[in-house]
Amino acid sequence: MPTLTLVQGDITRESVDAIVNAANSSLLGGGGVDGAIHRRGGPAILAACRELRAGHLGKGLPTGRAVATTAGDLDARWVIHTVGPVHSTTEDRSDLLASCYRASLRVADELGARTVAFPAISTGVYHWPLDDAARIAVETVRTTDTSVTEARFVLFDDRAYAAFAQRVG
Ligand code: AR6
Repeated sequence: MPTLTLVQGDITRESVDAIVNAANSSLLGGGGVDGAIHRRGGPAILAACRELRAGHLGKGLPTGRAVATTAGDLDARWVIHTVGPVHSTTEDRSDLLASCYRASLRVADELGARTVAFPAISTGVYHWPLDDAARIAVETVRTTDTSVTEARFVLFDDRAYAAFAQRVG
């Protein structure tokens, strides 16, 4: 089980083996943490994403899955892109959100990444309530069999930090 650590701040400033991106299925960029990662990481990340789209991910990356690229100019070896579910009040999509964390850890294991930074996936544009997202994130990372030694949650603001701090205990 990885050690869980919490940091408040900008995930693009972290030094880790892999930084997880809350992307969308197109893998071609967006706002929020995705925009920040592409801006600071530079064009190599987008070029790698375009190659994936030209290859086996021609239809894009499905929700709940994860794939790695170079981290470009970031202080990391890889960016692991995952696609969180849009929150729904009529359908329980918790499994898909949990799957983002599990799939990212699996990709990290395949790469040999030992330290991985996660944003609060789906809690921005995709509107997942913070407390529930924190519960799912922490429970899933705690119960996933992985060689990752540190899972670092990097929370952008006070509210997100408080929600995760409550779950990590
Ligand atoms: N570092 C850490 N966390 C951040 C940063 C940052 N630099 N910037 C924002 N956050 P979001 P989603 C937090 O919207 O909900 C994109 O357009 C933010 O406060 O980035 O999964 C993609 O292309 C929030 O808590 O991701 C998709 O279209 C969390 O990161 C869509 O948004 C996630 O917010 C994905 O939506």
